[in-house]
Amino acid sequence: MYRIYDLQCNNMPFPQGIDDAKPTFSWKLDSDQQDTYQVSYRLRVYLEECMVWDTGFIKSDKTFDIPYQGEKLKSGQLYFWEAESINNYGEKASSTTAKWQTGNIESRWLMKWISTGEARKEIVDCVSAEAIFAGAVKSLDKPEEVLDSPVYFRKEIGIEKEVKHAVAFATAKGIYDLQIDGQSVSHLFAPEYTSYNKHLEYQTYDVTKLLTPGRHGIGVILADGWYTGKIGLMGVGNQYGERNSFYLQIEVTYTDGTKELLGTDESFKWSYGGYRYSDLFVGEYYVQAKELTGYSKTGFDDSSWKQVVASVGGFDILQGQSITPARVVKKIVPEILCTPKGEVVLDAGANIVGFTRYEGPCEEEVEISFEHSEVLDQNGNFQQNILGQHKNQKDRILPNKTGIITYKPKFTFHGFRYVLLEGIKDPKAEDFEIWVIDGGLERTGSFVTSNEDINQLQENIYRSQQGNMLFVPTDCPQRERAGWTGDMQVYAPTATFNMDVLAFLKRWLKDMRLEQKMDGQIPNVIPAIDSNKYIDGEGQDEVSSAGWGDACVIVPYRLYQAYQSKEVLKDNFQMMCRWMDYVESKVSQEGLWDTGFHFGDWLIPSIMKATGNPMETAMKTKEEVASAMYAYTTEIMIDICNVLGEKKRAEHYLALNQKTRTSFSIKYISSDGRMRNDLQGLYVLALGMRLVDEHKRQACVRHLVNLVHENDDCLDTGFLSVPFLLETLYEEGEKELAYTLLFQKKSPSWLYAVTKGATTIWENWEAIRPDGTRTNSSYNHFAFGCVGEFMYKHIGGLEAVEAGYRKIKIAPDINCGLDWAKTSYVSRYGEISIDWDKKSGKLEVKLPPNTSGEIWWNGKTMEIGNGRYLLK
Ligand code: RAM
Repeated sequence: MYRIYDLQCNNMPFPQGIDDAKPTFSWKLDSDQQDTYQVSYRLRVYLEECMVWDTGFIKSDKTFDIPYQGEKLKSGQLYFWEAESINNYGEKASSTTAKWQTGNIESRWLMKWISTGEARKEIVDCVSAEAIFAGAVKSLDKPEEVLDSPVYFRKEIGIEKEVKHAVAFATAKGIYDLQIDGQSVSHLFAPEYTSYNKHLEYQTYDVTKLLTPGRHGIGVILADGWYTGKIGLMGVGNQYGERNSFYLQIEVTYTDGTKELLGTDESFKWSYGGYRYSDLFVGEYYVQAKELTGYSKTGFDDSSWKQVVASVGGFDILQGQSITPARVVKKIVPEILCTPKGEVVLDAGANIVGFTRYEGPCEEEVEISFEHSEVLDQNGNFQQNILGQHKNQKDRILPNKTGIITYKPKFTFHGFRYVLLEGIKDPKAEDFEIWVIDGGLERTGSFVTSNEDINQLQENIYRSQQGNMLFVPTDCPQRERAGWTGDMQVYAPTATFNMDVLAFLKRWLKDMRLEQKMDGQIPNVIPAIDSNKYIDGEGQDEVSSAGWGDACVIVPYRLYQAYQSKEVLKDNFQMMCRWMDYVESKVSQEGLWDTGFHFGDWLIPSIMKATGNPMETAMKTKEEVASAMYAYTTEIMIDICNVLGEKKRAEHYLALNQKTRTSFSIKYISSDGRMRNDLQGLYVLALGMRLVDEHKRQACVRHLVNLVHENDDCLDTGFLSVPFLLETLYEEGEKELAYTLLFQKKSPSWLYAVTKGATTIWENWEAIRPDGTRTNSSYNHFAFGCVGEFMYKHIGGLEAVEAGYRKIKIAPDINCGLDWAKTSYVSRYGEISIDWDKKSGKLEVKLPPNTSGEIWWNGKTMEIGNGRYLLK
């Protein structure tokens, strides 16, 4: 059987509102025969009943990144498409029908932005990053005393004729909920988070069914979101502007062929309503008495509402939604705990991202509140682990009558496992639901072994990825939710295994390109947040750290390796070169990057333990780390240039790379293989990035091994070196030590957190100390989950030897200490699976059509085609 499945357009199963004139198509193949190759394919695209593109059968083995070349696409339409594939056995596979919806292809923007005309308050009480890092800053007890309220807009419209098709394009500076006749039509947290002043996405909704002949109410609630909300580590508002505004354009086509344009203009009115405040980090305060019941329906009395201020312009930065929208993936009925202190706390069972829904009894004027946190203290009492300015994570409801109330927040979400309840008498578990949200990315990897702790670690990695690959790749979902570039860079290979992150990271890289400074620097956080100047140091010209800015080279490269997308390299090549030129301007004659501030090997456990100050790790390691990163990125650039046929540039990077490697070894590694700075991570980087002269290498490895032993066989690596730790030991002949570290349960180690009941990856290895103390760290930081890459490669046995897993190396290490492992990964070609069992000596492999592999098993190597193979 030959099968074609998982059709994708612009790397999404069903993109809604994309406005590319030439979207790209891809599909996957499956076959029960060995050595199957596609010899030709055919694509057909339809609009309504008409075919708008038929490729005919094209002789090609291409199955992805095929651009649309049919009739000009029309705005706001649903296109259907099908693919057929013929293989080398003459079998033909036909797909089911897939679809995509176009956005405002012609970029006709004819309505107006509406707003109240008033600025939102900025409110900055603390500008000291140190004070925030030290946990010395508290959130306000009564945010309502300072925060602004979300704004309601409304208008009624009349539809006089039968509608054939109606499409709405909407967006906001802020986040919006759009309703027609009381029915919400918008996505969660639309328009999501991008580099707003350079790239703002709009959403496309098919509203044909709602616009029947007659009168209709249009209502919108507009909240601060990321645009003016209290975002980032510093929790400062107005990072992209001072005024929220909303835009709506509805294009109606009547059955008689006539058209009409409706949407936002001066005729809308505005008012405040039930939400006293609603902030992504602070939480929401809902005052029922102020609710404007029926505001989005016809007949509502808006005589006391005010006229909006309308304006035009700024349409050139609009782009159709380019990733799958956020969604609710799961609803959990929590457990109710009563703490020793007598607090009533909900337990979601795992550390998740989302919000709490309540439907149950309330009393008039008795405030109900839900405060969210990731941990209980060692005695089992509620502990708020997220400190800082405007980080309450607390939702509140003030009911205006006794009875049953139904509430879930609209414009906020939290990172939490526990919810402290107040204001509800005898709460019942079934009155609550914890709604888990995620970025709608497809799960592509699965990894299960005979070891429960490793399985839990894998689950924790996945859960942290799920909670942080939301809108943009964030460091953590509670304290900062910021697109820290270094975090994404170290985690990228693991990310591409677990989920299909291609479209998601492409969007983020677009923002990175847009945020690049004139001199080539890449801000450490993308989308850039101005209040990060309080972290970088105000007035600083340098806003890029080695290992963070380097993400502009490393992330596209990782995407290329995983997805064979040359486009990603092409799209970002100029950005990479400009960044590399910037770094080149900063390095010394010898090619060492010994200037400026860098986060270095951020958060080295021993230094953190001794000083509690993350900046110490930066200061101590920044020079070696920056130079090592430079050698590493020049090396990657050589490869990228070769892929893109940029021979001259490749030579340039080769020369730079050789110079830096030589100088690095001379300056930082003594003739007896000892690093100037005797830290595990620095050895790991030097070895892992091949910066050690051959004659010093063995000695260097010995020093690293000794350091690990001296540290009680525990790791002591920071952010940038940890992804190389196990792989370097493994490659340098220290396999056993690599596994000792992987299976280690003493702190610091990956499984230490598992033994402490972690359900996500922590920012701090000892977030829960051995004595049980819970620190106020983030318990949901995916960065250290980068160990996934090592597990999938050596325990699972999966490695791409050609970009996109076109050629696959299958080399599971059955001496890893486990009895069996099952790994599967949906590559762009289709599903790969590797299943081994030590006792029976069995290895079962399946590779998708169009790929080939090499198996390393029982000391032998064997070249294979694709299909199913069983080895004993
Ligand atoms: C922290 C972030 C992030 C890290 C930076 C340097 O505050 O959480 O993980 O990349 O600092």
